[in-house]
Amino acid sequence: MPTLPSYDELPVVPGAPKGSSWGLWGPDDRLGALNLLTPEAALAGAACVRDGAVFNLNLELELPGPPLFRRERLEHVVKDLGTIGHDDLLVNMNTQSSSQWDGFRHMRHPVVGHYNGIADEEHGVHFWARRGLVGRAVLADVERWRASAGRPIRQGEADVITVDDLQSTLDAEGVEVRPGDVLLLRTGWLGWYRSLDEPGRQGVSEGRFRAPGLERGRVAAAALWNLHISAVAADNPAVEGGPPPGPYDSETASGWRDADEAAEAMLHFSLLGLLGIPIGEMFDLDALAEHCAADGRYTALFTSAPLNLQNGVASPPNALAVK
Ligand code: UVW
Repeated sequence: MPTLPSYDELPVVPGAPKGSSWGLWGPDDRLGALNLLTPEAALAGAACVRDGAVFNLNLELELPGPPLFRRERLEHVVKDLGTIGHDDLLVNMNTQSSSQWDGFRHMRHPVVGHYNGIADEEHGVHFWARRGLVGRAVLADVERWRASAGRPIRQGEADVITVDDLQSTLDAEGVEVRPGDVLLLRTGWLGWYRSLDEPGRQGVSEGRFRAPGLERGRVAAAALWNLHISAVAADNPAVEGGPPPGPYDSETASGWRDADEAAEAMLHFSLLGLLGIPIGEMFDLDALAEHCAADGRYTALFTSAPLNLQNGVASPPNALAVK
């Protein structure tokens, strides 16, 4: 595993503000922190397998329904092939309507652009698909820890999960995040969403985005970088909480005057645009969390096979955890 600089030691690269990993893995790099998913990381993941319990981390493709952020609703057409059988046709599939990896094309840093200074059309999830994501996952069940600490997470609100909450959760679980780990952060949002009736789900997708999530800004970006994780994925819609402040518009992602302001506004800008840390959203972590709580082990083998979609912006994760 390469020795990585701390957030404060990251060199300032021409064209990028302080707090970027541009150039760290070479000028043509499209993998960012996924470079940490080395053969050793895969072996570290495999070493976590004890009883062979397998957990699907992917939400039903049809959920949330209706999708959030004005995204398209998947239409599943089953084509009749007559006497032979059937084909599937997925119409209107937005790679971010359900569980997803946000790729480096998804969001640019509003001031300096896409990760590593590479044009967006030259990024793509096919680079990640070719690599294949295999390593050790660490589950931070913040929902469980916050409840045990007498501060249950308030669903349907922008309840902030602080970096301290995250660290206290890991401490309570007795687990240490190691370089290359995939950090899985459970907020309880998905379980809450599943409990909603039809009008409740409609309200979530039509109203202003309001969800508990990780705090925004440099403190959180630095904390995640300093863990030297290969990726972070949560069971909520954006890892960070919502609504985003200021002039956020999911279609233009514009409006911030300078890099400092942008870095504080959305974790997406720092993680995707500057640090190259992939963001996973709406991962289904509930069954895994139950198992971890029962056996007291919060690590697992993690695998994910993003779509081999040329220059794809994002992808369903096709992720599994094995314990
Ligand atoms: C937000 O940025 C709020 O989420 P997404 O990554 O799904 O666009």
